[in-house]
Amino acid sequence: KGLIEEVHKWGSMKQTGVSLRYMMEFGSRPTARILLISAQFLHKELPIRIARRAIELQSLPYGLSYKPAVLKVRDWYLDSFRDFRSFQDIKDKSDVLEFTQMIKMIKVRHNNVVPMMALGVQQLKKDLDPKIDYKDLDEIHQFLDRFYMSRIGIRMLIGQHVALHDPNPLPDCIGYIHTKMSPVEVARNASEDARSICLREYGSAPDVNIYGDPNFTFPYVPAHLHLMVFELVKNSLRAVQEKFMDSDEVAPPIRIVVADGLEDVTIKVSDEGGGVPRSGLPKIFTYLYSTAKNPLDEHSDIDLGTVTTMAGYGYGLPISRLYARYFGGDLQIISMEGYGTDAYLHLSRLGDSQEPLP
Ligand code: W6P
Repeated sequence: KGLIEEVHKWGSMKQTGVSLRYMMEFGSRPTARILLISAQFLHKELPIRIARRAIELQSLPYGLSYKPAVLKVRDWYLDSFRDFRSFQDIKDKSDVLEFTQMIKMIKVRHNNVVPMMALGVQQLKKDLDPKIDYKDLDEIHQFLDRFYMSRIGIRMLIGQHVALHDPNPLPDCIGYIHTKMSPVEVARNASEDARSICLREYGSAPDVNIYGDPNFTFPYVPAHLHLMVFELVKNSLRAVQEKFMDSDEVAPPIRIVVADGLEDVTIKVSDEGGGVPRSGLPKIFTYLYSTAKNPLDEHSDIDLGTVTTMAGYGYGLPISRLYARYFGGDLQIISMEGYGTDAYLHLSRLGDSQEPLP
């Protein structure tokens, strides 16, 4: 049967979401039997999710589907779909190990999907600019939200399965999940990483003060929280730095408050960087207004893989919001023009919200 026919068949099958709690309970004792069930689940589930994305990539508005960068991403998805479909039924330990090696390889194949799609969007904007109102590109924005959300889920499931094979897991870790993650500690690390970049780029960096109980913990994925806080603190540092660098006043510190509620853990990042006008707020969550340089661009000297600049490639906030939503949280930005900005990062504490499955 033809590949495209097969993709459509699998793309119409029902996706199965899991919750943080389920991943945690499932992975708490990774016996050979558990690893077999995990591999069998992914062998069925991942081609469904990948097929849906491959189909959607073929029918994007304004000819985005035909941009070389987007065609390349589509081919990565088709190659991976083919890899899953040509893998034999998983019956024993050796099948599981072979399958695990394969999905590890597939995860690497898709490493640069985000900057590659950003390049496609950049190529599209060159054609359209300035004829089309960016509001009309909302369809593309919505597609990218679905596409990146799905990617977060696929990479979480692969990463989780691969990590369950680690013979020496860290204490209190189940795959990517830390069952006793201290948000204050993660916020401290992410803030220091963001400050280092600010220091390198500007020669100085405002202080970051963190308020909250360092001993408070809850189950979450430290890598996800690090990424989100890093992005928020970078934005705040940039705003404060740009406002105060030629001033005699000392830059006001960025303040992070970690609140542990019953339903949510909320992390507020506040800056006095002058704020954003209300009319400019919707823009900060869009993929299409970004004017940042792309690391994959022809004559870019930005190095992929290393965290290099304060600007990134402009997708940091919308993608951080997707990471928050992936486990049932959210990200809100509230600004006072002429003063500063507050970002509220809500994380669901219960961990029983199912993955959003676009
Ligand atoms: C700003 C703009 C912004 C976006 C996101 C988080 C913090 C801030 N601060 O000035």
